[in-house]
Parts: sequence; structure tokens; C-alpha cells
Amino acid sequence: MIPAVEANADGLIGPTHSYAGLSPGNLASSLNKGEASNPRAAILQGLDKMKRLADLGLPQFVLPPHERPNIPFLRSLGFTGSDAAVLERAWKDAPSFAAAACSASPMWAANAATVTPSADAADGRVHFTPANLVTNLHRSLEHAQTKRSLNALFPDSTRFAVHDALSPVAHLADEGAANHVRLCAEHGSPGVNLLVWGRDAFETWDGPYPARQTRQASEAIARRHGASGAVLAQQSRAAIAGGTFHNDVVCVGALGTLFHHDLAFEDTAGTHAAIQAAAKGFDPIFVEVSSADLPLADAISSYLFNSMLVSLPGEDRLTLICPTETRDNPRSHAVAQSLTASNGPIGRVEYVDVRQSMRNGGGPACLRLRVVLTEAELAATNPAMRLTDDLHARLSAWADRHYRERLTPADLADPALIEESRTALDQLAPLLGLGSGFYPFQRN
Ligand code: SUG
Repeated sequence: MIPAVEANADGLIGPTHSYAGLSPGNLASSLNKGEASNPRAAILQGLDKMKRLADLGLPQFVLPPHERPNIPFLRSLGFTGSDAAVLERAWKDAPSFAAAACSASPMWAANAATVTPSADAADGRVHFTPANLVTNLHRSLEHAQTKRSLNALFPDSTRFAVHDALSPVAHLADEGAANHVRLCAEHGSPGVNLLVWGRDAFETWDGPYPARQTRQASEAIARRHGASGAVLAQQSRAAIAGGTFHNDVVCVGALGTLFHHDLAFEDTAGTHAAIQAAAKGFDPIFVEVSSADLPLADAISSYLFNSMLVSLPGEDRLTLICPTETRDNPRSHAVAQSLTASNGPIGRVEYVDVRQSMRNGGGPACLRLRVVLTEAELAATNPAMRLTDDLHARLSAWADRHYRERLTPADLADPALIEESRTALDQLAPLLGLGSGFYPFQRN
């Protein structure tokens, strides 16, 4: 076994962070539709969360925001003239498309891709499939630029394989790592890859909210990555109906521990048994929270499970990094406290403030893409995208210069936002070592 560590790559929150109510089935997104956002507070919260992880000893990387408003997308719909005219006309004639073109949704890096570490991949490389995110219009605009970001961070094709997204069709709807959990004895040893799907592509889906991941998409990813230890499990229909739009809203895992709500899976006993059968060299531990202790609605509003479950250097037990909303909910807080009071695998709970993102349904786990890397793979990443204290300070100062403190969905129609956010991204690119031409507007 080659030793490996867990690294995280977080999406840097973009200048158009807003509450546009774009995600049916994501209750926070619907509930906060129309509210004013604070993009500057949002990015600073995200940066502080990244720094916290770096300070705890985990390698931390930054994924750049995408160009928004997405003028090339609006032009592809037939809007013409100056960029300002395109945006203005689109807001008049096709406001839903205009809103999608302005979303800062690439911040939720758990949906950037599904990742298979080299220990599990048939060819010994780390594999990435950017998620096509076809269920939601605004998110379907991400995957091509996400692939560019992943190529920038993982440039060495002898060690890293960055695939294209699966074909962007409903049959292959894919939401990335938000529906994937890897369990293992140690990060560098072969793992179990739990891939959770919501619907079968060839069966009628009649739930009240979309099921965003198809079984066939999960299967295709395991196949193209050559992933060993793949276990496919169905997300519970009740969970989706209750607002669990991704499995990571009710489930998180690390090393040998799977921490989940009792409504996470359609067949909990069968899922546990399949994981046990696939586990090599370790006995999985299931920490299941009952609906009696934590009703699904509380799990969703408090995001107890959308936490980062991490193994910190020098610590025997795992640490759960929860949003402050978990502490504010008496039931979730009680569950969190009972975890650490028990002799179970989770020894510590910490809280981070990511409230701006939470109001769109994005907790600490949504904001990060986990990538297990060996020392040699870590050395082959782009060092300019690694968060150091210095980069944290530079990015914070950059955000202070360029980000608004208040943005309503109506403000997204302001043509000044185009130049404002391009100027910001143009100045960001060198900070992250991204060549000029990384953004579409830089190539024109
Ligand atoms: O896809 N919210 C995102 C939240 C993604 C959370 N990710 C994970 N659970 N891994 C989504 O629903 C809302 C945007 C808006 O309404 O303006 C949004 O896209």
C-alpha cells in the first residue's frame, strides 16, 4: 500500500452569489428565493472554512469561480449585440435562462466531479468525471469549465485522468461526488466506493421532486474509472420527497465509518450488507441516526450530515465539521454531542459558519471535493492553487476589492455586473496560476 492523504478542493464562491430559487427539491433554495445575498461575506466564509481545514493539517486547494453572467450561453440562445445588450434582452425575453446564466453554483465543488483514487483505479491513476448536472439548467452549464479547472489543478496526465462529463442527457443525469462515499481501512488502501442513485433511467419517476442521479450514470462512472469495490445503492424515495436532493444531505463517511440518517437508503440492511461484503481488510462501522432522534426535516434544515468527516493527523477518532446551523438546532446538537460522548468513531465536532451558502442548501460538505492523493500525486498538483496563509490573505483582500456586499436577484440584470465580475476574475487568474485564456472572456 502507498500511503495517501485526504485533500479537499473547495469552490471559491463567485461574485454573483445570489438566491434565485433555481433548485426545486432543495428546500433552502426555494425558501430563500428572492432574498438579498452578500457575496463578499459568502466568499470570506468559504475562505475561512478552507483555512480552518488547512490549519487542521489537511491539504487544501481552491477551484476558481466560473465566468458569470454566462454571456456565451445566452448568445447560444440567439441573443445578439453587445454583452450588455445580450444580458438585458435575455432578462426581458427569457428570464429563467438569464437567471441560470448568472448563478454562482460552481461553488458547490462536491458536485464538480466523481473522484476515484489511484488505489481503486484499474490503471493506477486518479480519475475524475466532471458531473453533467443536467437536472438543473443553471448547473448544467458548469461541466466544461469544471473540466478546465480540474486540468489546471491536476495537470499531469500520467497520474491524473480528467474525463469529459457523461453525455448531458436525462438518462445519464449525474451529480458527482455528492452521491459518492468511499470507505477504507486507510486512505491509501483499496476502498469501497458507495455510489448512491435516485432513479433508474428506464423507469418512470413520479416523486414530487427530481431524483438527480440515475443508476446508469453511477454505473458508467464506476466502469470508466475502472473502480474496484463499487457498491450501488438506491437513495430512499422518502428522503428525496422530504428534500434530500443529494445523498450527502443525509450521509457522510470517512475511513471505515458511514454516518447516516435512517432514511438515507431505500434498503438500509441491504446497503450495509453490500458494503460489508465489498470491504477488504476492515469492518465498516455504521453510525445510524434514527428518525425518532432526528426527524428528516431537522436533518435537512440543520445539515448535520452535510458535514466534513475527517481523519486529522495524530488523532485516533474522526472529527465532524458541521455548519453552525447544526449547533442551533437542539435535536441535531443533541445528536452531535452524543456522538462525541459515546465511544464511537467520531471523537470531536467542530462548527463553521457558511451561512451564505447554507441558504442555498450548500453546507460544508457541498463546498468541497475530496481527493485522496499519495505523496507523489500531491507533489504533482498545481502549487499555485493550494491554500496557504499567504494565498488566503491575498484572496480575502481580492474579494474585499471586487465583491459586492448586497445582491438581489433583480441586481443580476445589472449590466455593470459583467465588467465587474470579469475584472475580478481577470485579477484572480494570476493569483491561482491560471494562464490567460482560462476564462472564455479572456479568449475573445
Ligand atoms: O444544486 N443549490 C445547489 C446546492 C448544492 C449542494 N451540494 C451538495 N449537496 N453536495 C443545488 O441545488 C441553488 C441556487 C439558487 O437557487 O440560486 C443551488 O443551486
